[in-house]
Amino acid sequence: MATIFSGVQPSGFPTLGNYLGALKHFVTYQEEHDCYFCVVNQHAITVPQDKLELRDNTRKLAALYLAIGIDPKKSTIFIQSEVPAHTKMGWIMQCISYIGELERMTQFKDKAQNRVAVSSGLLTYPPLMAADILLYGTNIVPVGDDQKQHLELTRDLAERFNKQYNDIFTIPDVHIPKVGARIMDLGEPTKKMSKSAENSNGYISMLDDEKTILKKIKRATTDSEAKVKYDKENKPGVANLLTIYSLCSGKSIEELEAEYEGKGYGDFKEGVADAVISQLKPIQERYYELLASEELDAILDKGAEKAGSVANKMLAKAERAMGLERKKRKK
Ligand code: ATP
Ligand code: LTN
Repeated sequence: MATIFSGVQPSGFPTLGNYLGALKHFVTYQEEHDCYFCVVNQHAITVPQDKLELRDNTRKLAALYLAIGIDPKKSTIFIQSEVPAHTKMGWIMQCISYIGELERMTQFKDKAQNRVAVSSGLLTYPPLMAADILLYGTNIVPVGDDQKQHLELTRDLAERFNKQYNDIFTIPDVHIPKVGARIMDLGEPTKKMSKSAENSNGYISMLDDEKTILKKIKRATTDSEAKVKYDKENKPGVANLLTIYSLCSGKSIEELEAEYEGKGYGDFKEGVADAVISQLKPIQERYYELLASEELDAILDKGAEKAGSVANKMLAKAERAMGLERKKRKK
């Protein structure tokens, strides 16, 4: 049995990209592994957030975890800020990180761009992420393609600590899906689909209704060739829609290319929208029921307690290894 950890930021409501690249895979691990799924709200505040929206999005994301099929009897679901060991371990990780390596992170460079004021939290985001993962002795971290670099840094930090202080951390492996690891923006298919994008036409929120989904897909950028063919270089818009279609319908890209041979983009886009709707609709129905129930708070209270007791043990080991204690411990 392996330990699995992953997190999503409540920086908006998850998109189809978050679902196909990460969330959808979370459920597959819980039958055989010890899983922790966290709402990483302390990561979200590295850029300004509206207080009420953040609170709302935090709860909504937790309800979504349940709606996609994460079972609280099998997995631990919790909110990052409710387990203080994360920021304490985050500080330790910051102290063994080098500014140079943090400045090289592409997510930092992307998010720092076009901002008048860049918070220091944006720079020290990856050490906090490393803390999230290392606190649980995590073996596998399922994420989308954009997190690969952060995972490499996490492994480096774990190895650095183990060498310098004591061999306490498990070196985690990253699991990135072969298909769907980077779903692209519908309007600008060379940019990744992101829930905090300014233009909402570029992403499909997991809560978008049927009409909105159809409208957004109909408006998606394609090309003038009118040929449904997977060619990421020359036809990024169509390739992105084919990836989405394939993942939502279970049909292979080749099957879809054959099905739409000789047909225009209009028919194709309707097919994509139908597949997306049938994937999201049952999740949406469960989501609205859960959000209104009292069950959610009890699950999160229990999740924080369970996560806290595991995390505190690793935190104590790390503190001891660094000399962050008053007296030598009795054997
Ligand atoms: P933000 O835009 O606020 O930075 P985000 O949409 O990138 O957020 P995160 O909370 O940072 O979402 O990511 C949650 C998970 O979804 C991560 O595992 C991430 O790799 C994955 N993910 C994010 N965007 C995509 C995408 N476009 N395609 C596939 N996976 C994605
Ligand atoms: N950095 C991730 C979110 C995140 C995460 C984690 C993912 C924070 N802590 C630990 C996996 C494991 C993101 O921006 N998608």
